[in-house]
Amino acid sequence: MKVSHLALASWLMVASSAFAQNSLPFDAQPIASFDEPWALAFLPDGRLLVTEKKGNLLIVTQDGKKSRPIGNVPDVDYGGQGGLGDVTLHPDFADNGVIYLSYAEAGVDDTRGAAVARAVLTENERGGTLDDVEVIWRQYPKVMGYGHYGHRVAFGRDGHLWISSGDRQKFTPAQDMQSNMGKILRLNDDGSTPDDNPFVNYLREEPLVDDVGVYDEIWSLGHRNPLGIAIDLDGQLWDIEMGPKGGDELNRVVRGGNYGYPIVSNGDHYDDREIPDHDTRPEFIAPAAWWTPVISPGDLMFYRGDLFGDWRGDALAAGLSSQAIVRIEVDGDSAREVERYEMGKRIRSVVEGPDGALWVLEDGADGRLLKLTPK
Ligand SMILES: [Ca+2]
Repeated sequence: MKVSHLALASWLMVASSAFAQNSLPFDAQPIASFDEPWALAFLPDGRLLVTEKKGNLLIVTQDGKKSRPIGNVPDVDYGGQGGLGDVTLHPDFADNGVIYLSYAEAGVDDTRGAAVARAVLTENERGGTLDDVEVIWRQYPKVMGYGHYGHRVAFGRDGHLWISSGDRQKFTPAQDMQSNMGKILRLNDDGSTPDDNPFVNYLREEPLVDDVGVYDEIWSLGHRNPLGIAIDLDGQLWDIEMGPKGGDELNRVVRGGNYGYPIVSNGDHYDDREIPDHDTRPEFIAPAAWWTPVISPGDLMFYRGDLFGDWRGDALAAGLSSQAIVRIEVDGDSAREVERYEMGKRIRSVVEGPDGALWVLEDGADGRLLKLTPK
């Protein structure tokens, strides 16, 4: 029998797509739907906080019952990639009720930038409200445009607050010590700067920079759009970031490290201008893993549970354009993708629940919250 190449190719595509669905090692149970959900975090009682990009913060039970929007959330500058972003709990949330929200904040003359607010969450019969809202961090300077806020927020094991800050599609600020764009920042829980950050003495060493700089909060530089940060099982910080055309990166983030953007990247500019690859400039830290074609990472976590027993210690990345969850094995300062789970939708976020199940947010206007448990 003669089969045309075209027919064979399309049969293979259908077959492999069906195979991908059937071969997923987990069941995905839809729990609820949201309008452009961006982030989720578990409360100590097992309910979830979920953010929606237009500015809503909701409390959601594990069976999908939603509170009314929490009151007194800061005004967000919604548009493009901006709006309400990440939510994370203070390590002592059970005692102090403190949460952190990141969002795009409007500035003067059509500028905007990411900000992080700290607030006390108080529940009431209407749902809840935020008290003592205090903005503890801002991207500097505010610039025009609607992209690359980054703005994931996470606590490290030592109680410091990590913030990822994108380059706002302006490229060079990622290497500019007078901007906190294209950086990973390390703060105390009240927003002050730890005395042992790597660049606290930068002004003394580089007297030509002006003294309104933000260098004292910088932990690492040369990042593009880090949409995921996570702490591994040894307490080490990692980030995952969108590359330009090609070159998405997973980085082991070390004190004072320069990750090279926009001077080097394993991708190139969208207008096809070349960016030299990482191996041309060994003084910049090369990624532990990188992807061309891209996966478009939207979030990063390390799996700590027992439910997916083999996955303990692995990183999981949420894939936007790749519409997948990517599992990555990490070994010291190297890493490699070991499996990719096709989800059929852009995946914005992936978080581990209290019993080791995975909770996933799809991206977009009708993004579902899914609970993944092993088959
Ligand atoms: Ca390149």
